[in-house]
Amino acid sequence: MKKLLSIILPIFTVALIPSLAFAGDLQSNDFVGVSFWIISIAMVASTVFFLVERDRVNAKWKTSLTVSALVTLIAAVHYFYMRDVWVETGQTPTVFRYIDWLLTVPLLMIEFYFILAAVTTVSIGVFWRLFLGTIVMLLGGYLGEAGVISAMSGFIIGMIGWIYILYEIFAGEAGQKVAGCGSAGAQMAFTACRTIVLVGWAVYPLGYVFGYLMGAASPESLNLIYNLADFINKIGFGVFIWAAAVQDSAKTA
Ligand SMILES: *C/C=C(C)/C=C/C=C(C)/C=C/C1=C(C)CCCC1(C)C
Repeated sequence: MKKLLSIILPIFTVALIPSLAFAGDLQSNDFVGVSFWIISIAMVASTVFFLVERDRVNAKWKTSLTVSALVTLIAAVHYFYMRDVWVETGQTPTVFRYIDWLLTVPLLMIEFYFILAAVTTVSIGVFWRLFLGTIVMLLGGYLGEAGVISAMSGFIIGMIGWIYILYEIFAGEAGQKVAGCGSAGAQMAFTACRTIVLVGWAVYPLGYVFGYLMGAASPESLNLIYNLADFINKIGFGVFIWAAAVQDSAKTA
C-alpha cells in the first residue's frame, strides 16, 4: 500500500501539474522560457525519484528523502507558473520566486537537522535558529524588492540572515555536532549541503546586487542564472542526501 502510494502520488502529480499552467506561446528562441520548462520537468522527475528511492533506505533516512521530494514538488508547481508568467508577459516572476523560497528554504534547512538526527543526538534549537535565519533573509529581500524598505536595507537585512545560517552550519551547534557524529555518510551529505548553502546560494544575493541594486544584469540572464542555481540548490541538495542515505543504509543493513 505504501509502495503503491509512493508510485501513484508522483504520477498523479506529473499528470496534474502541466494542466495548471499552459505556456502555449513558448518560442524556440526563448532560452529563458525553455530553461523554465526544463527545470520544471527536472523538478517533477526528482520528486518521483526521491519518493520511489525512499523504499531503499533505512527508516531513519526516510523523512529526509520525503522532505527532498517536497522541496522539488513545491518548486515544480512554482516553476510551471513562473514559466507561464515569463512566456506570457516577459516579466520576471518575482512574487512566485519568493513564495517558492519561503516554502522550500525552511524545508532545506530542516534537512540539516534530520541528517544530524539520523546519526546523533541534536537539539531542535538547530532547526529553529536556521528557520529564524531563513525568515530574516527572505523577509529582508522581499521587503527590499517590493519597495517597502529601501533596496539597500533589504539587502543588508537579508545578508545578516544568510550569514547567521552559515555560522550555524559551519561553526554553531550543527557544525560541531556533524564533526563528531562518526557517520561518514552523514558527514558527506552535511558537508556537501553546507557547501551548497555557501556557494550555490551566493547566486541569489549576487543577482540582487547586479540585477536590482545596480541594474547591471538583464532579466534574461538573471532568470537563466536563478534557474540553473535552483537546479543545484534544490535537486543537487536532495541527491547528496540520497547518496548519503543509500551509503549509510547499506552499511547498517
Ligand atoms: C530553492 C531556493 C533557494 C535555495 C533560495 C535561496 C535564496 C537566497 C539564499 C536568497 C538570499 C538573499 C540574500 C542573502 C540577501 C539579499 C536578498 C536575498 C533574498 C536575494
